[in-house]
Amino acid sequence: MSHSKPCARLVVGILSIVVLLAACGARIAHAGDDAAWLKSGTLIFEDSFDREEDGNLAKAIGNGWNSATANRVPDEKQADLDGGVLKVMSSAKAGHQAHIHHDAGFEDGGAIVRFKLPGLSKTESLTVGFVDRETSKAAAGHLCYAVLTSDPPQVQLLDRKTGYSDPDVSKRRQPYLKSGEKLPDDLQRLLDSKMKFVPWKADHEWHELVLVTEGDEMRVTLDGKPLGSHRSEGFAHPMKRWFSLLMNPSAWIDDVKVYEVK
Ligand SMILES: [Ca+2]
Repeated sequence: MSHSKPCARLVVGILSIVVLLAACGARIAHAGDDAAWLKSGTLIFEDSFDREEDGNLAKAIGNGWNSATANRVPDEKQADLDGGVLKVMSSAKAGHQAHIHHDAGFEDGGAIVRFKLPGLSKTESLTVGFVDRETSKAAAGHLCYAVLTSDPPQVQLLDRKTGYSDPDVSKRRQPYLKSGEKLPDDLQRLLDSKMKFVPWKADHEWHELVLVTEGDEMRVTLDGKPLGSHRSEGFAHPMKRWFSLLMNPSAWIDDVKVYEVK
């Protein structure tokens, strides 16, 4: 009987170590694996686009999607659901690249997107990111984006909220834009600090993009490999209200999953 207490303590000690190691293991498993980090949170919505669209207008894609640009050119089909793939070709007549969005709503979290630049246009880009139309701190609610471009083959990680879309920054920039004059060094440095460019292969294959924000950091993963990250205060905006996709002019989307971690 006199051995039972130390034995019990030993068992509790071993169990504690096992629990601690398991917790560390879980953390290590997620380090550098943003898809796993997202999946540890809550799935807000997903879409695999296995249906036909219903016309050309803003809600034609269905399943909660909306378009900020479809109704500008009601006679043109910009978004086509074909064989389980959302195929988008922006209309020049719309005066803006196609902007398709879906309610999201998280502080930390992000999206897993299977996409392809189909090579239908000389240069193509797909912009993936987050918008909050209810904030007055950013013009049109532009918060942050990853902009994948075929030529040059790069991904831009962009904080718009405290950069281009900040009303004060925009006001200061306007006269220089109008006159074509060079921006003052401090303003240029500020804008430069809000973005980062990383290279990618830019082919016409299917790829899996993982885009997350965690605190003031935004990170991009491509096909399971971390591609780049950037820190900027706008990434920490507490409400990523919309998940947005913009195609310039053409990009295809096979599957989208959006998660809230916090
Ligand atoms: Ca699909």
